[in-house]
Amino acid sequence: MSVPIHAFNRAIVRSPSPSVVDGLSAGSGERPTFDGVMREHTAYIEALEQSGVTVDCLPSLEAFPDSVFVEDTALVFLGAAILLRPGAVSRRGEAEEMSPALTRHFKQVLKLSQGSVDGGDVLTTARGVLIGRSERTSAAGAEALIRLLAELGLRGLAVTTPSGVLHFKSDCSLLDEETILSTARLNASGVFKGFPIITVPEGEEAAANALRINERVFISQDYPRTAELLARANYTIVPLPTREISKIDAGLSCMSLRWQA
Ligand code: CIR
Repeated sequence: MSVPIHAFNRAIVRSPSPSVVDGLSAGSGERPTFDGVMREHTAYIEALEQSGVTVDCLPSLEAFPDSVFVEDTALVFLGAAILLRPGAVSRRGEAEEMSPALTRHFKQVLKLSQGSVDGGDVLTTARGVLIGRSERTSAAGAEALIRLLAELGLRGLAVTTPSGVLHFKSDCSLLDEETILSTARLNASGVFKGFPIITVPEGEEAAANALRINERVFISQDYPRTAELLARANYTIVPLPTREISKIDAGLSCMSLRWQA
């Protein structure tokens, strides 16, 4: 029997550094506090552990303010990983910092060597791996990634992230084997044709970055209408604090790399 796409028993996270207060943001300029990010990160690790995931927490990196957002540095699968090339210049070096942990955990580690791809732009579904071209993920990076995925027997497909949205997964997440939680604006692009969709209510767009871990769905605690929608659809939700990380454009998926060992 194949492993469900949302079955995870291992994760890599990285402690936030005090420099996280200088993390990249396209927003209002409101800065997070280090203590606040630490609290949100600690709650996130606890939620992973309570969901049956063993967490490898890497040490903080002062030189990389955004390095707590490990999702952008790599893709991980059963037995194999792909080291990416983050699109923001200030984040490029984070991939090399992730390399030793990947070698420790995976037999096969491939490396993207052209263009740029942020992991936040990559949604792995049962029907293939969707790669959203964005300000961070170039067409050349997406094409190079599709070739690497083929080496692992996976089908990649380049799609488009809506303009003004940081990452493809800022606007969507996988709720189960098939169902996608999406914003209306991303769904309108037609990218999820054939998938069952739950659309986040207007005004709660940031809630679309949820995270299905085993039998639970982590969601930001700031979006009660999305919580109600998912509870009514019989998902077991775990509301988590994200107010500080959201000030630097981050959500729940970005703080971990997750796989089934
Ligand atoms: C950045 O702009 O790169 C960070 N401040 C936020 C990254 C969030 N990553 C993600 O959603 N995968």
